[in-house]
Amino acid sequence: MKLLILNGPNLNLLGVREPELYGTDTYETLCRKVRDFAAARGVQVDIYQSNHEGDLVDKIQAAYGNTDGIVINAGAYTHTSIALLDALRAVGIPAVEVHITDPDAREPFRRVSYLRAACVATISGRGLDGYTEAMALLIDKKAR
Ligand code: CA2
Repeated sequence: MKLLILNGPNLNLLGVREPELYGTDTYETLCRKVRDFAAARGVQVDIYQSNHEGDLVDKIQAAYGNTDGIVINAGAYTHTSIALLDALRAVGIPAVEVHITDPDAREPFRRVSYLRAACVATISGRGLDGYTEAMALLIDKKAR
């Protein structure tokens, strides 16, 4: 089984800025946590971060036919990107939307998620654990 872990704009700054919102763990720590969990569950993982919407669309398209699940934290593109919604729908790969914080508890403009409609679940406000919870959900779904 192979999972794609996608992170959108500014998530490379984890642990560097705004620790009160996003915690003190760095992006590297997140990658290690994801890799360790994947190894423990015996799944392959591809981790990718970009600040550019088109790059994220390209990565989703490239997953077609070779990836069993997508964990996506599209950052601010969550609230704006019909292109990412269309890409997720186009490939038809089971996807779980993850947010480190709870966007519903923040500014009103964060309450809309364009991606939710293409995802089997949304996990919010669980910090970095949300990523491994999303991976577990996709692994269990595949086993069913
Ligand atoms: O809570 C989340 O994971 C978000 O997807 C994070 C996005 C935000 O636009 C969404 O509404 C909710 C922002 C990611 C920015 O990440 C940073 C991390 C550290 C320092 C600065 C930004």
